[in-house]
Amino acid sequence: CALPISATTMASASRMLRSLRLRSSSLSKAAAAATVAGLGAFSVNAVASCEPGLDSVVTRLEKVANRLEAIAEGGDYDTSVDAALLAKYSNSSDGYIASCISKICAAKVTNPSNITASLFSIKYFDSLSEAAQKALAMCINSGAQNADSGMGCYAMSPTDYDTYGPFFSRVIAAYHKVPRGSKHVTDWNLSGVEGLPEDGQLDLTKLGLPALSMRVRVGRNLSDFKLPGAMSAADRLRMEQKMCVAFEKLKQKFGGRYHSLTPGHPDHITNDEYNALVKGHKMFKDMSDDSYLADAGIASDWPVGRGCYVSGDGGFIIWVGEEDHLRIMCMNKGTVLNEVFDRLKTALDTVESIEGLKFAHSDTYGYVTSCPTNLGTGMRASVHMKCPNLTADGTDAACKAVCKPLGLSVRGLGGEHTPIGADGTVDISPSARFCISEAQIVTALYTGIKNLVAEEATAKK
Ligand code: ADP
Ligand code: CIR
Repeated sequence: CALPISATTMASASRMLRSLRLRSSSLSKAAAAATVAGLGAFSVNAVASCEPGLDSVVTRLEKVANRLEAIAEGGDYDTSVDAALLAKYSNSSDGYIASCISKICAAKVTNPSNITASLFSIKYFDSLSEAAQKALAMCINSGAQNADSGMGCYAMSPTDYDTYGPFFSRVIAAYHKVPRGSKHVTDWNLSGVEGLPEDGQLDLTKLGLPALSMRVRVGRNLSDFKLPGAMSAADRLRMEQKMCVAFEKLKQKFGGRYHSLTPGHPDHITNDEYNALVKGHKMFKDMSDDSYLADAGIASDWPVGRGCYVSGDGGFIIWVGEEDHLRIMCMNKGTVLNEVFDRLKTALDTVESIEGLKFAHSDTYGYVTSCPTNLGTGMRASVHMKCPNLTADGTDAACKAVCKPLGLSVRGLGGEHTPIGADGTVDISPSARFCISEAQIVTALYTGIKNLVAEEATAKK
């Protein structure tokens, strides 16, 4: 039977096959052969069965590819530690490999909540080429050297998530609590999102709140550079230079300036200016103080290639060279969350339209970020909100306990790993980033705040 094959269908079919080939390349030869053979057999059957639309055939092909991959990997992916393999790698002449592999295996016992340690397979590692072993070791070194990590790994290249799919797909599924192979879909459209008020306005005054500091950020990486953990100082400088060309265009539209930490850069700022920007929540903290980022290589060469663009009104900011190449955000003190959300979408569209800027994106994982926790949307939507009752003991412990089941994260006033405000102000944001739409995240923030307001009132009694 002759079915019309649309260009879109052909494109998604070839994308899917490409991704499968990539994923197969990191399986053992036998497993890869079984997967591809199974897929071939399925393709013949699927086409022969003449489904009404080829789009649905492609969708089914993807599902079957995932299933076959799981079956093919089944025998191969073993997270137990083989003593002979552990001895082999612990005694490696490559000190980086020896330290990384012995520590990640040890953390399986001492820190089972370290997702990377618990899902690392020394047998899978052993099946890789020497070059691939080094690359995967770089991805997991942060979790190996910092056994108390929650996630414990960072991608070094946008393709790592596919290349080391047997490891990363498990880590991603475990952290984001989604089935392996789940696909992320980007969607900024608020209409129809569950929890959205009828008028579409996420208005905090309706929840009895005053104007709050609101911020929405996304992590983005440029597809033509390695991810920050694998960049050299020269790469970091080249990337900053590329962004400075883009900032010239943004300045024409939004005013403002770029602030560089690179010694000798024409836009270099003093230490005092840098500290003022950090205090004003516009610039990121000294990364070399963060051992998770340092052991991932992400903080290397600090402060070379680091800086931030701030628009004329201070409300639109782009960080350069933090955990992701770019963190793009809008921030404002106000009462309607749509304001920062909509502004960010418009600003992002402008950034993306600048010639030569292409963000790393995966058909499966959405926007590709260094840390698997940020995959998909790369979005964190937050408010600074006073919770004096839930923080009456001077800590965020009770607030965190209440927020966790509400799907909310609690951070300090200066961001992650900083203390809460003296008046009980905390940073509240939905925890989910992957397999959730952008519109759902900002709506989840609104619903979460509403629930937290009720919890805060109850805590008073
Ligand atoms: P992220 O991972 O989103 O970049 P961090 O926790 O590292 O966030 O915080 C980065 C900076 O952004 C910190 O200075 C933090 O105080 C600031 N910030 C986060 N949310 C808000 C907000 N709603 N209002 C003002 N500043 C904020
Ligand atoms: C960990 O694994 O605990 C650290 N590497 C941080 C993980 C959270 N992700 C992040 O801050 N982007």
